[in-house]
Amino acid sequence: MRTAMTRLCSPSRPCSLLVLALLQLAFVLFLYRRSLSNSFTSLLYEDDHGGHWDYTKTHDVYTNLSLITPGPDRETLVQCPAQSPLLEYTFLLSTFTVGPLTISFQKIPIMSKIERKNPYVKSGGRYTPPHCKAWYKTAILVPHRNREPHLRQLLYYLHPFLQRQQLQYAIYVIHQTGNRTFNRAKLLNVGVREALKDEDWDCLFLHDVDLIPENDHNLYVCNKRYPKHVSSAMNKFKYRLPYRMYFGGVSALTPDQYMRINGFPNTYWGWGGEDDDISARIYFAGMKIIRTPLSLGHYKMITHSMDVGNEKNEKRFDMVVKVSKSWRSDGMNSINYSLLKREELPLYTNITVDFGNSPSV
Ligand code: UD2
Ligand code: MN
Repeated sequence: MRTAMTRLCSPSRPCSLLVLALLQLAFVLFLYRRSLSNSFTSLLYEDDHGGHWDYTKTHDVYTNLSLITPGPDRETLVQCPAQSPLLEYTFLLSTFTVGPLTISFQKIPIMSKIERKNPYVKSGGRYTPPHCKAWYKTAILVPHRNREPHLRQLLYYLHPFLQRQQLQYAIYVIHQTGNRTFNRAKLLNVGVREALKDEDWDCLFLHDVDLIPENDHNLYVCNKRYPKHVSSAMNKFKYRLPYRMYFGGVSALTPDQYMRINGFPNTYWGWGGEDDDISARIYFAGMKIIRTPLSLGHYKMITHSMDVGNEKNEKRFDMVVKVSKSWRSDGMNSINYSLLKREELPLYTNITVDFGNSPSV
């Protein structure tokens, strides 16, 4: 009896036809499964256009960094590609997207190691792609006091992350000295004012020191129309948004958007409330908040306890309900501070300010 195989494979009908048919069938099945899983995820996340990411498969944040080499004369540079080729890697002649990153806080890297691993970062924590003209110029502003280990983690992860996005960027750390209660929002106002003296930045990233982005397709660029809340999915909140108007963690505004809301409030001393004030002033200034899709806006926060000198601001609820009255007079147009130091360190520009030594008001 002739088997199905021998019926299909004969001298006149070579077996390769059968193999071809089987391959075609496998391909159709593959496409069918993909479309099923895509429609399933779109049911789960109706507004989420961040793509589908598998966070169980992560890659080193330094992937492809060795591909960066010294550049030619800057005059001759052409525009960078629309999508950075450094966000992909090649394995067995196929190209894959990097996406989710391996983040671990077990070891705290020393500064000299971070410098060694980022040889193209220039004094002041500045970087410009050596081989092409960047599409965007982004300033990262980090409010800081007494969090050196967190700062080292941030620098270790953020420098390669930004270089692989082919951005022109600089990292500014705005350091509050003196023993007055911490004031995150006012420090960020200082950072914006000082950073804009250096460069006509396209985008300002207001960035907590303890938040590390987990997906390198979370591009550090602004939305042209609206302020963007970037850390939309943090491990601290089980990768969900804690509430609808939330604006804490990492956000991105163009200088124009920042000035339209009169910057951030200067009057929130201690923990909390300033993020809700900012969120409200965006709406009072006639804009709305847009967000990085949850599937892309993954962040890991380094676990920490409450800092001494940043106790809960007991007045925050009373202050937040008055934003419609306060936002025009409290912000960039009312800020005063004494600038103590401006240093171009190898991995960042340090700006030290003194808000005084008096107790919190
Ligand atoms: C949340 C928000 C944060 C802010 C804060 C309330 C998240 C992830 N972040 O942070 O954006 O709205 O609540 O004020 O939900 N810092 C220092 N030294 C200090 C104190 C604070 O450097 O002594 C800086 C540092 O950059 C830190 C940031 O201020 O990341 C926010 O302070 P936090 O981390 O103590 O507060 P957290 O995590 O509740
Ligand atoms: Mn924190």
